[in-house]
Amino acid sequence: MRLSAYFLPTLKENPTEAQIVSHRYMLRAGMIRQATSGIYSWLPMGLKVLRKVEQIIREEQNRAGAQEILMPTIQPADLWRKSGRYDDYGKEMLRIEDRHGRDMLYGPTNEEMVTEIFANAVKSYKDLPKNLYHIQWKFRDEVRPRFGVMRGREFFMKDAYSFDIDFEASKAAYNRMFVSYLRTFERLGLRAIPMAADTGPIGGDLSHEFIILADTGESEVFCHSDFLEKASPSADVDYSGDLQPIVDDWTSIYAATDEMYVKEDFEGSVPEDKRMQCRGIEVGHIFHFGTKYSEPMGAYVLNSEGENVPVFMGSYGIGVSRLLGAIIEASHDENGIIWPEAVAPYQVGLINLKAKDEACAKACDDLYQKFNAAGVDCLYDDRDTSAGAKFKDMDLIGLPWQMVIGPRGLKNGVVELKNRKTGEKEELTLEAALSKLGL
Ligand code: 5CA
Repeated sequence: MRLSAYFLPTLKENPTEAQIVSHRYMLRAGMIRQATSGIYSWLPMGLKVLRKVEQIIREEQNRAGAQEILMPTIQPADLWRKSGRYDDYGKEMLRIEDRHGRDMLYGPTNEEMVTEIFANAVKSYKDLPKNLYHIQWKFRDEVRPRFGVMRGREFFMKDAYSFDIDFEASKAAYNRMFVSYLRTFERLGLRAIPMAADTGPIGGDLSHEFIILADTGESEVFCHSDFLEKASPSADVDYSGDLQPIVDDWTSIYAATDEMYVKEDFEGSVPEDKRMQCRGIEVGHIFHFGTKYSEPMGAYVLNSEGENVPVFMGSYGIGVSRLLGAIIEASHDENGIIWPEAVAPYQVGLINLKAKDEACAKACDDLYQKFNAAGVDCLYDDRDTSAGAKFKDMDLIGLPWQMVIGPRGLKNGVVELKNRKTGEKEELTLEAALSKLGL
């Protein structure tokens, strides 16, 4: 993409309404714009990262055996009357009346709808297990929307729902999601810690929140520092095998949010020099709730003895849009964002220091074509502006690599390659620089 043609409205000044760094940088780097409180438009670069995050989540859900569907954002209230949550959900639910006077709502989550779909289609234990997920916008009329996409009113969520014949099978489904979450967050360049959690309005008896440690997080958390070094399950993890040992390994050391924190357990099980009391961002939340929805919604199947039994269920959420904020909170410096390679909007920023110089423009245009031909996503700053402004914008945007081409370097047959994360700059021949970028 040529920057001269790109819709990238960067801001020089910090927007006053943004209290935390991720919100400031998302606005300044031209990723999002607020439509109204807690509701955002996604501009090209923001959307590009959102799609990359979404795709990694999708790949890991598929790998773990979940199947993608897409349910609507608008749901009939009657569905929620069946489960009893229409009244329970309170003011967080955005309620709408259609032209026929029927009560509708903008879905804050989809347990009811997916259970209804399942109940109408599956009648036998032979069709189990099933795990259906979608990645869809949700609406919760939060009392205090804040921190940009971190606590929005409209936000993008991945929600998966598992259906099993009994508790044991359902626990195995829970474990598959648990392991896939460890892999997902690892791929996103994050260390997420599974913590025993409260189940809130979703309900159930077993629940973990996946939390990224960050000073700006909304939750207070207590955990063992060994979590920071633990190796995540590898890509070849066998989802058809017994995952309990992995789950046990990740839940045997102490980690709890403040709602579940017990001082004696924390201090009794974690040596003093390994105790971490800090703040965290909840990026995922998984729940096992047995028959809480299947019974009222009529999701029954015949078991192997010919008895009609309610299915055991779990639900598994990831805050897709929140993750962009969380990644930036975890990876930035005073100049801007530092994108992990896996989600970077572009792999390399090509900076032409002198757009009016013919030799420079020619060298950069050639390089840009080379990148495009090789499938390397490149953002090409071909604008006729000052070098200083170009460097500032490129640092703010936070692409992993910057390749700088100027008239002096060209004469000497070298380009400058900067690693955004380490700040390291090297003067290299073009060939050496390209080979460093894997070309
Ligand atoms: N039905 C269940 C699991 S599918 C559910 O809704 N869980 S949840 O309420 O915990 O939400 C799942 C994830 O969505 C959270 O872990 C969080 O990362 C994200 N999330 C929740 N509320 C918001 C919000 N207001 N803004 C941005 N992300 C949010």
